[in-house]
Amino acid sequence: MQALIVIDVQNDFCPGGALAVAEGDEVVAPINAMMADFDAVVLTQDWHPAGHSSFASQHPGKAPLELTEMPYGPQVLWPDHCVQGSKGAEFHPDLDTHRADLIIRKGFRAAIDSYSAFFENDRQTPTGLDGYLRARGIDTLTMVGLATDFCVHHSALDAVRAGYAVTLVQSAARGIDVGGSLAAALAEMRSAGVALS
Ligand code: VGL
Ligand code: ZN
Repeated sequence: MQALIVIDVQNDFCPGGALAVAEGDEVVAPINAMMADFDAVVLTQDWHPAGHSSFASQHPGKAPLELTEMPYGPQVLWPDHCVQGSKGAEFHPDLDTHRADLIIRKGFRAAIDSYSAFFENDRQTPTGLDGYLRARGIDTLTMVGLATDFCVHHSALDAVRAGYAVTLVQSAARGIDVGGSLAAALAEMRSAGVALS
């Protein structure tokens, strides 16, 4: 049983958004075209309360893309993005959301960021996605969406660790690439056993 996991195809990660990924909107058409080929389609939605601790605006003297130390480890600081209920948090208007069996929201706890669709950045708080997929008998995942080097990367690594067979379709994903993060993420995924297609 195969699921398509569509990571964070939201307005704020597309051109014109608060944390725009270059060509982020170019993933929409290929993702829509892939949906029919899967037993299940899951969308994730980055979903932060206003004033989330991952926002640089909450850290005096810090700018977006700088690092800070959180109780759970180092954290990149971001522009305010994907605030619950905002236009930027909505899915890209052309994404075929009616095909989704499940929409999983993450990053909704003010004190913890959540890149992965499986665990928040403390590496301990589960989102519930693993239980859902197991209960549906799904063992094989195809990962697409935004951003390749953050939420897609962490989701793919957690999926491999949880025992799923995982493929990243690069033509349906785009990266942010801060300080070489894209190449590093691809190398790490490859060595962890994620198939890169
Ligand atoms: C993401 C940074 C902050 C992502 C989400 O979807 O990759 N990146 N929040
Ligand atoms: Zn976020």
